[in-house]
Amino acid sequence: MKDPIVAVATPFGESAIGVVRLSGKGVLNIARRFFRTRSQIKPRFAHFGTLVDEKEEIVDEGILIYYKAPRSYTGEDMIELSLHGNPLILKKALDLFLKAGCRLAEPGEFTKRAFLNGKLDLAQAEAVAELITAKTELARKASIRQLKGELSKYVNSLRESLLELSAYIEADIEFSEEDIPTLTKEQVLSMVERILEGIDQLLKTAKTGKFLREGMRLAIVGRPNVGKSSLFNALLREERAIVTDIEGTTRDYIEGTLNIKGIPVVLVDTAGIRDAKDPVEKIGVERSVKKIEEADVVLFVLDGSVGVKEEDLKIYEKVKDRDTIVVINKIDLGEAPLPLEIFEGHSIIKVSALTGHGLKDLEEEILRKAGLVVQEGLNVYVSVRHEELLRKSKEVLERFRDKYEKEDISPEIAMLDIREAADYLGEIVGHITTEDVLGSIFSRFCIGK
Ligand SMILES: Nc1nc2c(ncn2[C@@H]2O[C@H](COP(=O)(O)OP(=O)(O)OP(=O)(O)O)[C@@H](O)[C@H]2O)c(=O)[nH]1
Ligand SMILES: [Mg+2]
Repeated sequence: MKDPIVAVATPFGESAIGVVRLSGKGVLNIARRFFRTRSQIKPRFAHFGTLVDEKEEIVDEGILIYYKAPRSYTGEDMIELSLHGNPLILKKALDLFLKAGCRLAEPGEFTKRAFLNGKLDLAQAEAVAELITAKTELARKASIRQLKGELSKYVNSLRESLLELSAYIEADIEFSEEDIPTLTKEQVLSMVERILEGIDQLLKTAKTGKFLREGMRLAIVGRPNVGKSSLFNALLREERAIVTDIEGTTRDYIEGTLNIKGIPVVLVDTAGIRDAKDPVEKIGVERSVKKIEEADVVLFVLDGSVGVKEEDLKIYEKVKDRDTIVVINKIDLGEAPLPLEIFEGHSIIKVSALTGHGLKDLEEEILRKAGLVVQEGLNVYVSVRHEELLRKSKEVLERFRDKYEKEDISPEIAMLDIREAADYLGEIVGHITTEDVLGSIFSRFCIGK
């Protein structure tokens, strides 16, 4: 068991209850110094009592629960003290425990200890942070499934198949003289194919996984007055951005968040792009261009009632290589002839921000861009970290397969390739980790988790 750590586990501010958490060596004795209760403290019992300071003056009353190692979240001895949720009380409790020998926990340190003590694997530990920050029901469901080990189970089964394969090849090398069962070339190749398919299935979820975790950034761009702010308000179902018939109404960009069928979307309304003379508007236009670069998807808005103008085409040049949806707005005013072939390769959606016509189609197109895939029996979405490791594993495995097919590989090298591919999968669940990887994962947690 490691040195005792302490943190407030509930958010700062006034609340009915505030929780102080301790974990590590000797936390029961540390807690006992300042917590007075009538009965003896037993593991997994709620003990009502009073928290006192060094002078035995009462600080607050509350409930203490003791979790004895290894049956605790971290796998170490733990104390959870529920007090009244006043920041002054919680600060006082924290100070007392710090003086009694605890150290302030680092962000994510409780969960990191849970991982190091084998309570959770790495993918599950990551899911803890994601469950807390999930912005939509779909994101929450995906993280609870990951926390329950669904992703780990799948990755582990692929990794085990690889290890099995490497064991066969190893046996081939070591006992090549003896009569032991080995795999035929066809069997090896079909096993590799199956594993590659499994990796691909996971990779297919990466795009949605990224959007679920980070939200999808959508920038609304176009020339002045085409109805960008109107569209922004219509999608948010809220009168957020100022709408007027004056060109150049929007100066600063405005952000709003919405939830499209479980995908958290950050919508950005920008200033109409034109050769602005006004210095303030000029800055706004520069920012709009920057927002195009930051966006996952661009909504390029045109005024369908007036057709495509020179200015529109200039803006199109900036967005045409991006993931862009061409939005023809104001169709309630009738449609001018539109040379839509210019926008070939991009989806085109006709809407009226005023009447709401076509907004459903637009939302569906946005979802399509999010690549939302729900696969039978596999409801997990891999993260960017997982995706990278899956790609590396796939690369090594494909290289192996190509060489193996041509019988251009020694069994020794084959074994190394397969082990390397297995190791990348192992990093997803944390069979193999470095301090750097752990640091970057757990530093993203809040303190007290
Ligand atoms: N009839 C009709 N009018 C619209 C529609 N969308 C926007 N408008 C009108 O078009 C004008 C400009 O709308 P805005 O939403 O301010 O346009 P914008 O693109 O944000 O303009 P800037 O901020 O100046 O770049 C306003 O008078 C809106 O009421 C629509 O679908 N139909
Ligand atoms: Mg505007």
